[in-house]
Amino acid sequence: MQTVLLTGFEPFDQERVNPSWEAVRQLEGVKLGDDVQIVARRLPCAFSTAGEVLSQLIAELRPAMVIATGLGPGRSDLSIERVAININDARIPDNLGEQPIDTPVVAGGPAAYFSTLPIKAVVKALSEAGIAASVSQTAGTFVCNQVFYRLQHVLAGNGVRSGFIHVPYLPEQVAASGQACMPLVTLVEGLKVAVKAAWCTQVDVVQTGGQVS
Ligand code: PCA
Repeated sequence: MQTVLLTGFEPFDQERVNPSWEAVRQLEGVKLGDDVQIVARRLPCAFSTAGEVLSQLIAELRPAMVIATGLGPGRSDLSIERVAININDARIPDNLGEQPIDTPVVAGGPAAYFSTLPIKAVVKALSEAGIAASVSQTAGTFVCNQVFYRLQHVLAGNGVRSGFIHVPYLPEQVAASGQACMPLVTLVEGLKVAVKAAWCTQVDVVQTGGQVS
């Protein structure tokens, strides 16, 4: 049996839940075919531990594909991240109180890594399923970008595809602020569609996912 590792994050910044983990946990054990199934795991929201936990999971589970997910506060759709950059610049402290500013994720590492998922095919599959999605050109500079960079760094050149998806708030998190959100049932379905499309697509489709600025 092959494994697709799907991760979500613990809550951060005084939130009581993190929609990424609430959705990912519901996909534990879901089969994508006869011989491949999803394994769901939660990552800590801390610069000093998240990447280590992820590396250990990869060493232990030997996954055939890895997709990490996190909350993108204010995002209005499933944001399929294109690129991870080699910088930490935290606007808020993480869950261990650390707030690195302008430090590299990996000293001496490349400036950036691209997602090795077929990001356009994932957006296309989600759009066809009626679920809002787009290519995102930045995963930010907080713990999600750090984990995304570490993920791509660990798997670079070994043929295991990997990438990152940011998800919106849940409706109950934004009842007072009116920010963008997506119901949990849609998040779960959307991540399932995204993982399936990523797993089944060998050559990405050609369609624009760009932005003018
Ligand atoms: N979102 C944060 C970190 C954890 C999460 O779910 C981010 O976008 O960096």
